[in-house]
Formats: sequence, C-alpha cells, structure tokens
Amino acid sequence: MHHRSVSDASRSPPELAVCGGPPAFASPRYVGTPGIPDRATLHARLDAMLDARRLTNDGPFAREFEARLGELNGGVEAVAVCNATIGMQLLLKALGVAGEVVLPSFTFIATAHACAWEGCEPVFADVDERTHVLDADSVAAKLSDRTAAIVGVHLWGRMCPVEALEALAAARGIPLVFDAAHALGCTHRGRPMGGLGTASVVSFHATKLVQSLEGGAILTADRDLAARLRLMRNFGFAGYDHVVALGTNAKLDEFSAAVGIGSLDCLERIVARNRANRVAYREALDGLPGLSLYEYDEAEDNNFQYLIAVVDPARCPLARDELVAVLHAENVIARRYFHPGCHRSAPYAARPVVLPVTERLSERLIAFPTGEGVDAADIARIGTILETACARAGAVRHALSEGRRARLAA
Ligand code: T4K
Repeated sequence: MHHRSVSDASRSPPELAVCGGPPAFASPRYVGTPGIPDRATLHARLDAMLDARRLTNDGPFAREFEARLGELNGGVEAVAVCNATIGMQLLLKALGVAGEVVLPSFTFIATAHACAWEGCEPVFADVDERTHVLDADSVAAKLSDRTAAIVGVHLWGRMCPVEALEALAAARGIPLVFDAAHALGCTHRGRPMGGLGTASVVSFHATKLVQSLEGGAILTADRDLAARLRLMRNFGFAGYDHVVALGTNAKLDEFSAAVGIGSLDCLERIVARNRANRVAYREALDGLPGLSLYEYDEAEDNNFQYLIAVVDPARCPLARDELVAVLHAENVIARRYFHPGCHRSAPYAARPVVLPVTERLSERLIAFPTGEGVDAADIARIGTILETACARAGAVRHALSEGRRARLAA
C-alpha cells in the first residue's frame, strides 16, 4: 500500500486557489452530475412520444419504466411518481399514517418534510456511527403510544438494520417504510431492496444514479397498496368520470419516463464508473491524515452513487469546513451532506433534541464529486489539492480567515 507523508507534498505543490493561485479546474466538478442516457435512443423515444401525442397520464413509457423497475426489484409493483418527496407523502397517506413517525435526522430534509407535510410529527432517532443508518436501539427508545410508522433511510445505498426494524414495527402493528432515494440497485442479504418493509420510495432526481429529470417510484410487494397508490396519484380516478378516492396529481410524465428508461439502460455503466472512481479516491486519499472513505458491505450489491469521506478532527490538520472551502475555491463543489441534520433545521429545530452521532457525523462528512462528472485524473488532482492543503494547514487557515475578514469588510 502506498503511504505518503504530508511533507511529500512539498516536492512540487501547486499554489492553492484559497492562497491566491488559479483554480485547479476551469469548470466546476459537482456532486450529482447527471448521467446522460444514449442520445439517439432518447431522441427516438421522444419522437415516438410526440408522434403519438401521448404526453402524460399513465402512458406507455411510464408503464414500461414501472415494469423495468419492478423487474429490477425482484418482481415487486412499481408505482411511478413525479418525485420521491411526493411519493413518500402519497405512501404515508395511502397507509393512513397519522401521529408520530420515527425516522433518522441524518438524511436529506425531504424525508422529514414529507412526514410533516402529511400532518405527522417527525420524531428523530440517532444513527449508527459506522453505517450512518438508523440505530435500532435509538428507534426503540423513541417509540411511543402515538408512533404510527417507522421510516428508515438507506443512506448512501447502505441498508438499514432491516430485521431489527421489522421486529419493532411488527410488535406494534405499524408500517415500516423505507426512503430508498439512494438505494436503487442495492441488495440486502442478496435480495433487491425494493421488496423490503411495507414499501420503499426511490428518487430519479437529476442528481441520482438513475434519473428522469424529476421523478420517483414507490416499490411494494403489496398489490392492493400499489393499486391504491395508482388511484391516488391520479386524483382518485378509477375510469372516465369515476372518482373513487381522495387523490392528487403525482403522475410521472412521458418525457421524464423516457429519460428514466434510457437512464436505467446505463445503470451498469454508471455503477462501474462510480466503482472505478472509488478506487481512484481510495488511492488519492491514501496516507492523508484523518481522511478515510466510508466503507460499504462488500457482500452486497452497492451502487456507490455517493462518495463519502469521513474527517477525523483529532488527526486531520484542517477541519471539515476548511477542506470544503479549499475545494470550492478550486471549483470542486464538494458537499456537507447532510449538515446540520434535520433536527437542527427549520422547522424542526424549534423542538430541541440531542442526537450525538448525527451531530458528529454532520460535522465530519464530505461528499465528493463522483459519477460521470469526474475521471481518474480529476480525482488524482483532488487528492493533490487535499494533500497540499493539509501540508500547509497554517497558511490555508490564515488565507481563509483573511478572505472571511475581506468579505465582512466589503
Ligand atoms: N430522500 C433522500 C435521502 C434524498 O437524498 C432525496 C433527494 C429525497 C428523499 C427526495 O427526492 P426527490 O423528491 O428530489 O426526488 C440534491 C437533490 O435536489 C435531491 O434530489 C437529493 N436528494 C439531494 C441529495 O441532492 P441539493 O440541494 O444538494 O441539490 P443541488 O441543486 O445543489 O444539486 C447538487 C449538485 O448536482 C449541484 O452542485 C450541481 C449538480 N447538478 C444538479 C442538477 C439539478 C447538476 O450537475 N445538474 C443538475 O441538473 O439536493
């Protein structure tokens, strides 16, 4: 294994942009650069859509997308929707969830908002320090007589402790649903994640592994639930002029579905790229003090759509936020996912709760650009930037505080 000391960086260190040098990248490298489907096939699909003048309302591309998603998930039902946030709302409504919902705070704000928007009270549980997903003991401690559902989040594509959560939900007779926005293509004990719990919601937002511009789907083995969801996403219509239930408009349009099908076609290509990027990041971060890659369960299928590194403040010469500022100056738009945690964000912060692991992780993680927006050469350069910054931590800190002072004075 290659081990380098920080002082190796002094051989030919580039001038860092925070210290006045030019940015390493002329154009930004983003977390979440969309993977682009094969254009010729997509154009042909869009022509077919325009020729048929079928633009939305359960059209042929939406149906094909659903069939492909069901297949990918072990034959479950897939109900395509306009985005995952609305998908989660629809699911909670269809299950009649009312009261408290126990969920992690360490997630994208949409998970909490979907619960609150449906009139439920989010009760935040803590996560496991190593896996970053719900800690079943913390969930158990948050259950009350008013708990109406448990919402697990397969963060970074890492499965929740499924069996432990199932046992807690079953003991109370409440649904266990999963926010699987990050988990398409991932498995639990070798089984596709779509069959877990009562239902799972995936996201096809532009920044996701499979994207449909905006979009999402609810996956469930429960055919009655799927049928209810299909009614509810289309105003409750059971046929022309025949409304049988409360509904809303949560449909996925044909343009989005056509992009989603094209994107599914390149799932393997993008996962392979993410995997290769991960190898490159491992090499780039190797030997840097206090910076380590988030580890996956190698026995499972993982999609590696997020490239997460953990900063150990006791060992890294720079703080997480300083590293992120260094990277942004170089046009590497790394992100502090998911800082500061839902429980410390509006409107939930009004009801204080202490979640030590969530708080620690939200101060320590960096999401790096991956997917098709970066290649091995970019990642090696990102490694050199970090190495140089760590070797010159004093100068970096000084430049950042000067910059802050200048901005305040301006
Ligand atoms: N649950 C979880 C656990 C989630 O992570 C999400 C969404 C949801 C639920 C809700 O799913 P949806 O309702 O969205 O289907 C982004 C996405 O907007 C959001 O969908 C995603 N999670 C979250 C993790 O990331 P932001 O606020 O970071 O977005 P933004 O605009 O800063 O985009 C991230 C980067 O991607 C940008 O720096 C640039 C790049 N980008 C973005 C877009 C939209 C592109 O290169 N091209 C693009 O078209 O939330």
